[in-house]
Amino acid sequence: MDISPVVEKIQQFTIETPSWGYGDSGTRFKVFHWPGAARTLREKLSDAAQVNNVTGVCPSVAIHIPWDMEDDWQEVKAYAHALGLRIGAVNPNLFQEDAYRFGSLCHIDKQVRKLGIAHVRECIKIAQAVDSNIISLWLADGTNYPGQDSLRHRRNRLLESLQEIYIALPPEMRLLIEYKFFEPAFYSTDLPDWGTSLQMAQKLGPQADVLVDTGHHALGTNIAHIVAQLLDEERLGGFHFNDRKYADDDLIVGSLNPFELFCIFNEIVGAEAEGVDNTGRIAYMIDQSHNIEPKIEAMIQSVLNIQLAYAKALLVDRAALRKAQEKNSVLGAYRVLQEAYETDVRPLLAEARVRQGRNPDPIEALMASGYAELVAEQRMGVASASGYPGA
Ligand code: RM4
Ligand code: MN
Ligand code: MN
Repeated sequence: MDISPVVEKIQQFTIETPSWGYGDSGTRFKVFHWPGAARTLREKLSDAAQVNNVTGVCPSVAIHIPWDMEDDWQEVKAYAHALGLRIGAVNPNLFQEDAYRFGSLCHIDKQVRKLGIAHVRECIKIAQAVDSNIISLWLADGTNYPGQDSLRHRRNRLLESLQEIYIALPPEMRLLIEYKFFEPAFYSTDLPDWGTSLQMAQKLGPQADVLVDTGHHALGTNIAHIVAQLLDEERLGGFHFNDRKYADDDLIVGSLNPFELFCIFNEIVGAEAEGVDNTGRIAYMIDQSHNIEPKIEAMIQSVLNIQLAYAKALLVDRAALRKAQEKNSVLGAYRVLQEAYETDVRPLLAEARVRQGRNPDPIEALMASGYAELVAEQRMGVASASGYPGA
């Protein structure tokens, strides 16, 4: 088999890492400080540059406002460029102001809704300043008790607020609408599922798409099927990759359900092979936090696990799969997938790196660089305010 086309695909496939994955984070019980954890946006970018250096596929970094707020965005842009990076998705924060106790874009008080809309519009300006074309929106809005608010009215307010945001988007910018079935609200969440996000996107217009965070579904939900449906509607905006066992655990991608990740990529690669346009504009982003593990190493591990799933999906024999499906060969079709999934693609991924002059083993490359020890020594102070709640 000629591996060059697959190697090229792997080299071109880029994954965005999140600024907040490089800082300290924890649960609501405790934040354990990691020696050398990034404290500022510059430190986060510097760490992200290490990930990009050893993997070669992580040239952009998502930011969260105000966690990463800066005065001079031109300077930030220049700093990122000097590191071989660019700023990716801008994530507004509509959950950490006191005003948002009862919600933001869905709040019953118009003044609070205005505050939220103004914040997202400010993020649009920041995105423009750093040449980013993605606003990635996640809402903490919801209710805790039946009767707390009118669920239909909240839905109307949500659409109205989103419309005010949508009209502020410059033509090349996209609004990705994330959903999550619960938390921090426990009775109802205003954007709980892909169907709600899709409806909002469809009502808004072509610049709005759905963002799938792999940790945001009820247990047992078939995410690959959701991905297939969004692709079919041409509304799959991107991913927040992470893995979980129970809820929004934000664990290393593919650490628990690598087969699920493969099934997701199988849908995308299959759609691409059939010429589905949407596949060309999917933002592949990691959204995770590392509470007890080394942060840069964890990020690289996640990138590697994504590459494993993607490479295996590239190996699926599409013609054989189609044939088996046409014959209703239930197990024959399954075995086509199994054949690809069971292939050891690690040598192929190593080859993709070697051909770019990189160490075939990115984890080993990180260890050899001594970077983690260096920053552990340099960054003695602990960040006073980190991103994650509890931090
Ligand atoms: C949410 C969601 C968002 C992330 C916040 C911090 O659960 O995944 O994408 O920005 O957490
Ligand atoms: Mn997310
Ligand atoms: Mn989440």
